[in-house]
Amino acid sequence: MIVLEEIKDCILTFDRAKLKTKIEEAIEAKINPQVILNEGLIAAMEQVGRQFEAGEFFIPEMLLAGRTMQDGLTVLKPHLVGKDMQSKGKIVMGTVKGDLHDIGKNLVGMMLEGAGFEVIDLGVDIPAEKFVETLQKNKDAKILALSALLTTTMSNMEPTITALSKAGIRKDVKVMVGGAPLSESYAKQIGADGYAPDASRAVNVAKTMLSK
Ligand code: B1M
Repeated sequence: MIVLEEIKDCILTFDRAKLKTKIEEAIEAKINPQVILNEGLIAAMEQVGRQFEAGEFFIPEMLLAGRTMQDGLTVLKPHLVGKDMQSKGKIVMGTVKGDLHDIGKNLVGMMLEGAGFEVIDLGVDIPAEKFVETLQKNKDAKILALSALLTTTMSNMEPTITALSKAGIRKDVKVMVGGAPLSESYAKQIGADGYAPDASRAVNVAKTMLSK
């Protein structure tokens, strides 16, 4: 579909104003918001990654594309998330220590909120102690959601889980992990309770965790 290609182009050329118009156009044309997300916004970020690897894009371009993507998500959000208002429970989330990527985490948080969860988003580059401290202050939070986008920072998830055990709160919290370099088997290996490859499946995993 042409409009999805145009949405991708807006991210690749960092055109935030045009992106807003094009997303609205796609919504008016009744294109499924999930399709706009996957085939427009996320597809563009994959392309950004490829161009970074090829040496055609550098950090500033990745940053600009990231900001443009965030703007697009803001426009898409009301169409993407459900209107399930009954609180399903509290979730503490963040990107692990050393990692500054937050677009995927924000998307996961947005979908969780849309599904009725209350989300305490600590942001990026979060040390294990901060997660522990927040969970100790929010004893009604039953899930810790950890995101990592780098192969070098995913290794900070296991120490975070260990820190929960050391603080004596591991049994009170289910840990869900996700992010591009992760896998189901890696999640099991580090002792997480669940793994989701994308934002919509993160909602299902959270619901299942709390129903057990
Ligand atoms: Co960076 N970066 N980056 N980057 N960046 C990647 C991740 C990379 C794959 C690019 C590449 O080389 N192809 C590569 C990682 C390689 C690796 O580790 N194997 C990389 C690198 C190398 C780096 C730096 C090291 C570059 C440098 O400095 N030399 C540096 C590291 C900085 C740091 O964190 N300390 C860096 C910096 C940056 C920016 C700051 C410039 C910017 C981030 C801006 C921001 O987030 N606000 C950036 C960007 C934009 C990217 C790419 C291009 C796009 C990431 C993104 O937002 N994707 C990325 C390339 C790519 O992804 N192909 C890349 C869209 C987003 C919706 O997808 O985040 O995967 P994603 O989230 C998905 C799933 O992963 C999942 O659901 C989401 C939605 O479906 N998910 C979860 C995520 N968290 C979850 C949690 C869950 C469940 C599911 O439960 C808790």
